[in-house]
Amino acid sequence: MTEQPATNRLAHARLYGILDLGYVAPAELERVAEQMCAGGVDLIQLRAKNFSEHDIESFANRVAPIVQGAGVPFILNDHPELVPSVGADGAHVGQDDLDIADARWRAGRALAGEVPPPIIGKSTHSIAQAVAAAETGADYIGFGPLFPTPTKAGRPAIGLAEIARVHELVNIPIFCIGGIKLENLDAVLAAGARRVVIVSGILQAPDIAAYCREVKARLARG
Ligand code: 3NM
Repeated sequence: MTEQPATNRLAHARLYGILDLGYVAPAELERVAEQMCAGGVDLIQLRAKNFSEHDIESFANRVAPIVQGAGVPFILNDHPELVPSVGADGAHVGQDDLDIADARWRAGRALAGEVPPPIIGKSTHSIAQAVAAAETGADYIGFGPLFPTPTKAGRPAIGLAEIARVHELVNIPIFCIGGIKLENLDAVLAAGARRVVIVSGILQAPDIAAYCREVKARLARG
């Protein structure tokens, strides 16, 4: 297999979905993952705050075959050290978590050379953080929260004003995040976003696959 730089694997990724155990019961993980894949989500993260590492590993082992079987890269929130054992495609770290080099080392060490290099993403909440993440080797960033969101309560919203500027300054994939729903997606796209992460909007939709398809269609037009 030819090795593909991680950023190439993200070149066409527009919709990033998160399997967040704050919204999805453990027993529902497979069903929701299948729905997200059927709806055309381009990248899927497992986010299980307040669960043990053992639980996260077992959730990931259940979900990985579904997500990767659909050809979708599978990312773990935090826990880059679990990437080799569950065979995930990468890990996502926050501002208060490991730095990118450390996450990359943990995610890649066991299988170095045998699989494509891990995708490492970073949450950013300002232009300065976004530029720093790109300079220190992130493969993609989250940029937000654009709007207040119960999924990450207490984090101040940064609004839409800096979206255009961050796209001028940062040339790795930028996924806008935080309070994005179908209802405000057009405004987010008009402000310059090309890629989005949607968590509760997708997970609370009555028909997850249909919701994702509609988001993808709007992203394709945007
Ligand atoms: N990270 P929803 S905002 C997980 O700004 C997360 O870094 C954010 O969920 C950040 O689509 C966020 O339900 C929550 O608002 C996004």
